[in-house]
Amino acid sequence: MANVVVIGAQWGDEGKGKVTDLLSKSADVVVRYQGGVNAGHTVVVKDQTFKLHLIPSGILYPETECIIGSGTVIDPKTLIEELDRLEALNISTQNLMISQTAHVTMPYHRLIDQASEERRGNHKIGTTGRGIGPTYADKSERIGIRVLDLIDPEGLRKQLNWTINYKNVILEKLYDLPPLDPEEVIDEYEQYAQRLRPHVVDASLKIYDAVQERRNILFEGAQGTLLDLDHGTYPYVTSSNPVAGGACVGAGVGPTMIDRVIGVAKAYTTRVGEGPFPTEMTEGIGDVLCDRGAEFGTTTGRKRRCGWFDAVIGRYAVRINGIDCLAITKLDVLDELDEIKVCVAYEIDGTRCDNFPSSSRQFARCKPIYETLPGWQQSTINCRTLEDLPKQALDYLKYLAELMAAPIAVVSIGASRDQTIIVE
Ligand code: 2SA
Ligand code: MG
Repeated sequence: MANVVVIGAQWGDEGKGKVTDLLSKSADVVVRYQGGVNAGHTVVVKDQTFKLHLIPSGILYPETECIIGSGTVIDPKTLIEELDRLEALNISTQNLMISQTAHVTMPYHRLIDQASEERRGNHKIGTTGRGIGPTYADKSERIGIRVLDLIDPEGLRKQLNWTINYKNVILEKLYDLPPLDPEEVIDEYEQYAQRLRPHVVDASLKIYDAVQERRNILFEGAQGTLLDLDHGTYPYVTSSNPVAGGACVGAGVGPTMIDRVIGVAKAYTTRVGEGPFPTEMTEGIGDVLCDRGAEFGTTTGRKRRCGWFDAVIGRYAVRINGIDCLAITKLDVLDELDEIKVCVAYEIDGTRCDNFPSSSRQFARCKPIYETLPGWQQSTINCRTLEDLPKQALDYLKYLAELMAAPIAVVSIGASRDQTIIVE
């Protein structure tokens, strides 16, 4: 399997959780390299559904080592809840490692995230309200608290006293919110530190050692290409780099250590949060996709916006991530439709545009140019090879691969592990 990065080729929720779970079987180490508890991965094993936010999906395999890398942001409270839930199900969390240089989400980050969204009114981003943006902002401002600070009681006290006093000015003066009591927060976080301390490691060194030992490493992206801070639909993005290149920075490995990039895309498109979405269908088939696909946020429960597959976005994702092959998920959601549209290009003010525009304002003016394909109107959930698929479904997949100029390696037709077609 070698060292593989799995990324989302759309706006997140492409089904990366299922694909990484399948690949984790042959991985020795699974690494999360960005994002925080904004992420939500659902993995179904037999009749049990696991919803994971920070812990890599690899935790479900007892031998696999799981690393939460330096580029992530860690909300210790939620992480501990996640650990507790797994342990209650008799899943060992002993193999979980946390980078000492990851940044820690503090109570003021959540408060500021939610208050600033409210303040933005019509210009809100539609964040998950989990404090992600403010945690990364502090990292850039160089006033963040890192895991190594969290587990150093002396240091934590000093640093938090200063930071909370500083943040209290912002909470009170800018947002009219009550100040936080530094002692209360310090006490709370000291408890978290005690619980997490045994898991803290020098993550990039662990990963480097694994590379030297030729162990298989899986880098698990959270969110998706269009939510990337640099390459997504800014400002309607998250504050990290979900693209494949983010794996190098966020895990602390050089690009020469990565062998393959797998892009995961849903057979249609969804987006949660604000921002332009050319192929969105706010009613009719959009609702059908939402119902059949159970399109609700894993973290916030928000209804996801749904639309047709957008191959302009797909091509862009192939370019930005250097995708070697694709996993197409939720094909079965399209099973009942009599015809299926695919956006092949955009039209902006009468001009055809084949490439993804960098400006969000221009993107908001894009009208999709569609090709219509016949549906298959039969169930695909029991198909296990490409030959099992109805001809129209196979043609649809071939068309997507051709439009994106990337081969399809995996097709998913349901949530469980066996509802998968591996293309030989
Ligand atoms: P944030 O909270 O600062 O990262 O929000 C910024 C934008 O990033 C979007 N975002 C996501 N989009 C899809 N899925 C995500 N994870 C959860 C899920 C989301 C949920 O698996 O469903 O439960 O609502 C995720 N995380 C962040 C977010 O919607 C903003 O557009
Ligand atoms: Mg998700």
